[in-house]
Amino acid sequence: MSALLHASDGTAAAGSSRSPKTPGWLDWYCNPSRPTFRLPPGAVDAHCHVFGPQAQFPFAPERKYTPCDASKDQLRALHDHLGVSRCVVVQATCHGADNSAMLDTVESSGGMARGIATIRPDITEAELRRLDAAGVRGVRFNFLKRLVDASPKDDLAAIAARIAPLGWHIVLYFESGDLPELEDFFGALPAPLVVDHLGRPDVTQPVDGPQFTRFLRFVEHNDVWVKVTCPERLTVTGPPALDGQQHAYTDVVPFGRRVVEEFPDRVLWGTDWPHPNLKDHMPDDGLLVDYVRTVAVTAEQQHKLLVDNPMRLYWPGEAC
Ligand code: 0GY
Repeated sequence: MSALLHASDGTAAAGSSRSPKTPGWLDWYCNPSRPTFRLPPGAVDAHCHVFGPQAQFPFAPERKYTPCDASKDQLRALHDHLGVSRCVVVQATCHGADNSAMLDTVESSGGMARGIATIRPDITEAELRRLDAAGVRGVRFNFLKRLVDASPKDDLAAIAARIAPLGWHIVLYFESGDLPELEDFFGALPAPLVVDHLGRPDVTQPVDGPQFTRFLRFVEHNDVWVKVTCPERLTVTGPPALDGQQHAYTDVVPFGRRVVEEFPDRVLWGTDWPHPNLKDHMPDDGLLVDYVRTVAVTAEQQHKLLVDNPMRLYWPGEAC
């Protein structure tokens, strides 16, 4: 494993103005296992972040948390270790609407990374074109109150109208319980929709229950793409116990598998490295790769999830 792969301790450097990490925050896993599932050539991590480094890319004053650093080189080292070829770097809320760290990662990737930005409705046309040329392909609308202050829907609609002509899409991050209030707004947006983390289902409810059924119908009626990501955030039973439980995050598996089976051509996978805001356990990224084959059980499903679908959305017309 590369020497690059070391989490910082996140504490303030002597003599600098760096902020200390939010108390209770867990650092990303320094020594992920080597997955037993071999990712196919060309596999895409369609949801990951970079944090800072803070000394180079300061965090936004309005952020809700202060993470440890997680640099583009550390992300690259993880991807090499896991067998990931390409990635999509999603602007993290700790950087607000300053996309510099994300853009630096995308621009130095030789075309192997794309970006999802956070922008304001008054962004200039020139800045939008700069983001597009750098490799940005979408914006993220985040509705999690613990992460961001709510944006007026008029502002979001204005952003959507600005980005639609570029062929970008909108990444939606919301709690499943908020979908009924939001879905009409989502359905009227003028760009393709991509939902983070399975729409954050309550996995203690049945997979055939009203909440997840509503989500599945929302996906169906609006041709939504779904990220089959973050079992570690959704699980109640947790990662495999040391006593030999066979698979990771078993309570999330039926939800992921259902989406992969129903919408095999519109699912995406990602690591969510460096796993912002986790305070109970930090996932082993090798285990997250192994988790893939529990939700995408055939080679065809796996290839669509990991290669064909993200290539179509983020690198259309390119061979992997
Ligand atoms: C995620 C999840 C989270 C945080 C962020 O940008 C962020 O701060 O995305 C979260 O805390 O659920 O998608 O990585």
